[in-house]
Parts: sequence; structure tokens; C-alpha cells
Amino acid sequence: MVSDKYIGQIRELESVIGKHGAYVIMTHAKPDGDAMGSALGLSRFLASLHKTSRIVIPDRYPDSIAFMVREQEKNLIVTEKESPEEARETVMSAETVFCLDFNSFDRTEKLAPALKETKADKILIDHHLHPDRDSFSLVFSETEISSTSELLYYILMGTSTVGGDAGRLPSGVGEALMTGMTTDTNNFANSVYPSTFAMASSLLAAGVDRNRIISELYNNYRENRLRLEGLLLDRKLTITEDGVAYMIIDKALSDKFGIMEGETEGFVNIPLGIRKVKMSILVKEDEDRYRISIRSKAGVSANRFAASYFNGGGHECASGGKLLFGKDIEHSTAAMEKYLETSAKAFMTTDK
Ligand SMILES: [Mn+2]
Repeated sequence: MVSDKYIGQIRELESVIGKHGAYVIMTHAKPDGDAMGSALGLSRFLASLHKTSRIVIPDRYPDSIAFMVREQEKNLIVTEKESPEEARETVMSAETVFCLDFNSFDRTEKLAPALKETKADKILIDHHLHPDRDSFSLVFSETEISSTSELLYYILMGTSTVGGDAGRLPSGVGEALMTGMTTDTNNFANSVYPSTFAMASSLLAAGVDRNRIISELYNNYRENRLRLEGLLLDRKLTITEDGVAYMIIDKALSDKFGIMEGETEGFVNIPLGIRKVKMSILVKEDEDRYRISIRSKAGVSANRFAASYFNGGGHECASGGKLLFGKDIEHSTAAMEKYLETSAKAFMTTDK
């Protein structure tokens, strides 16, 4: 079991948790289901041990996963965007900061300086490639796993309070971790390992209501999301001769459909359903940058493509990056298209 591999670190973690009464949990900007699932799962676990925690994130979680957050948990969450002073102060005065679902400080964007400066012990729990190990005092890094939620599940299972019995996970922990794992695997479609099914099986047996999670995640979209999806696939999908598919959602398009943060989750996977497509790219225009999501089939490295051309990285077949306007690229859809064409061509013909 994954727990066995980390048993030494789990014992260290237990002694850290024994020491203090209050903890800070941080996760990456634009938090997704895995980020929030692992953060809430850990917060609920700590609460069961009568430890308090604050969840400090750069910006708010999207409405599409708001169902994960309990009413009484809303005031545990501090965002840099809404309360910059409070967020910074919480990080600076912390004794221990748990860093979940990111591999280096810069993924916390404007909170990165505070995270760097704080004297707190920093504990990393993450599944991304190439973690910045030296920045953390205790590292749980596993890349052969579906998600941070799954890694946290096995860490908690290895604690003496849970003792390997998922039925003994405190209330709400299993739900949060199952949700995080489900979103990061795109409902068991990618990055699934034997350990992932074992986790799902144990959590189901322990009474986690997967039907509710699935219905909240996948049967609960706004109509506009599907209307935009249809338009994109019909009009905005380009496939290069090397089998790279890309779509650009510019500001005008997302405004027209009233698209909210997190609402295009999953779009990037759709073109991979086409036989000749080897890699799929979704570009979204943001305030000061293009945000890029990349998914690839086995044999093509989305991670290397993201690192080489988009200031990013992540996992072998699921990565992301960004291009800042005026610095990395001209702020125009035409320039972005041109960049995608040339970078995809160069990548697919040389170092894919
Ligand atoms: Mn993740």
C-alpha cells in the first residue's frame, strides 16, 4: 500500500500535528477539485483531532465546486484576492503550513513571497513532477498516483488514528478526497492506478455517497457551458497536420456566454477523442495573460511541451502554462494562433 512507502514521514507528520493547535493549509491559484478536496479533507481531519486550520488560497474556488464547502467552513477560507492583508498575515504568523497540490511556491502567485518568508515549517503533499524539495521541511511527493487527494488518503490511512480502516476517516474526509480524485482523473479516465481503484473501493465501502458527487460534478452544468462547448467544437477547433488540436476562448466569447471561472473544466480533453489527435490545447484569455491547458496521449509529453513553450509543467499527459501579454506574447488571438502553430510544429517534429 502507498501508506507503507511513506510510513516514516507519516510518523513525523503525526508528531508535527501533535505539537500545535492551529494550522495553515495552502493550495494553488485557480483551485480545482483536487486542490479543494485535499485542503478540505485535511482540514476536516485536523478538526477531528480538535486542531483548527485556515485554508489560504490566492483566489476563490469556482462556483462549480462550491458544493464541496460546508457552510461552517466558509469562514476558514481566506483568499489573497479578497483579503490580501489577512491572507499574508495568516501565512506569516503560521507555525506549520501544509502545501497541497503544488510543487513550487510560485504556484501560489501573490502569496509566494509570504510563503517564502514565513518561518513556519512547510509540509508538501503533492503529485506534480519535479517538486522543489529544498523549500519544504517534510515532503510527500508521489507522481505515480492520480491526485493529491489520493496521496493524502493514503497518508491519513497510515496514521494511527485511522489505522488503515477507511471507515475510521472522520466525517466528510472521504467525500472530499473522493471528489478531488474524481475531478483530477476526469472521472477515472486518466492517471488511474491500482491504488486509485483501491481507494475508491474502500471509500465506497465506508459509505461515501459517490452518486451525489457525480451528480454535483457532471449533471449540474449551466446550459451556457454546453452551448459554448458546441460552438467551440464546431467553429473554433483547429487540428494541425501533426495531430495537435487547439481551441482559443477569447474574452469576447466567454463574455457572450457568461462563462465563469472553472466552467470550461474538461473542454481540453474532448479533442483527444479524435483518433488522429495526439495532443490537445485549450487557451483562455485572462486579464494579463493567456492561460494554457494541455492534454496528450501516451508517447507525447504535455509536460515537456508546457515547460518548453508555455512557462509551465505539471504531469506527463496533463499540464498547463501561461503567456503574459507584452512579455511573452502580443495580446492578440492572431498572435496566439501563430504561436500555437509554430510551437506545435517545432515540438512534434523534434522533441515530442
Ligand atoms: Mn492535482
